[in-house]
Amino acid sequence: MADFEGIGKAVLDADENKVVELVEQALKEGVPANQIVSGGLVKGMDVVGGLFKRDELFLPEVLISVKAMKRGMAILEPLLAGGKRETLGLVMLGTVKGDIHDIGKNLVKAIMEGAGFEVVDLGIDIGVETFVQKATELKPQIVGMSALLTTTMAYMKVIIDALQEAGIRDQVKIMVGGAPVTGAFAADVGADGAALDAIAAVELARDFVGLS
Ligand code: HCB
Repeated sequence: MADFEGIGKAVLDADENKVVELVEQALKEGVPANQIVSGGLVKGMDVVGGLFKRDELFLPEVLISVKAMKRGMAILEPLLAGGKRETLGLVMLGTVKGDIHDIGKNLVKAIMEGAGFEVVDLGIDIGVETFVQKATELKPQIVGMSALLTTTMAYMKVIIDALQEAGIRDQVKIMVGGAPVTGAFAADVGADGAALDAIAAVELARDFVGLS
């Protein structure tokens, strides 16, 4: 019987060796990789997210849990159907044109991946053409934009308007984030929501894909 609870606890304890040991043990018992992901690793990250939200864990602790989760994923990923991981959805992330701040975006990426989303990171200083082209090509469920400057946050509307013009606005949910961004701003620019931190970003993303 696979120790899903133990795997979740090892993620919470950020005990990489224990994660590896229990994941390998579950595989030996014949438990399918996708069940180990959803029943163990993702459950563990859910607990981590909840504790962070209640200020019972701090960001560095969350990040080492993400690292432990990723050790488990590195073993399981090649075994998932067709070598492809079953994910909660595809998220496309980028820091908008004119802005090179990426610490927060990278945290969002790490924690979203920890929570079970697949994330394509477009990088920094990303213009409207790239957002539209990549959204058309990759068909993500969620587009996440980041801006840390009051001068660049306005560019989010340019991107949203362009997605609308390209006819794909209705096929994606859009979240905006970065220190100056608020819920009111998100509504103003036509986004579906704002996330004030990485855990809120995961919650919003789960909500977007109908999992809240
Ligand atoms: Co920078 N900078 N900076 N900066 N910078 C800020 C942002 C100021 C507020 C500092 C200040 O003046 N008080 C300010 C902006 C003022 C304004 O616009 N009102 C500022 C400025 C002015 C500038 C330059 C113009 C300075 C200059 O060159 N004269 C320049 C801009 C360059 C450019 O972008 N074109 C600049 C440069 C830099 C660096 C390169 C030195 C460095 C960035 C390094 C990097 O990111 N790789 C930097 C940094 C580090 C900062 C501060 C100190 C920290 C930002 C940060 O990383 N915060 C910041 C001051 C501050 O905030 N204390 C300062 C930590 C992360 C974890 O928080 O809010 O980014 P976060 O992300 C959260 C949250 O917002 C959300 O989740 C994250 C995780 O919890 N989130 C999302 C973020 N993105 C999301 C996307 C989603 O879809 C969903 C959620």
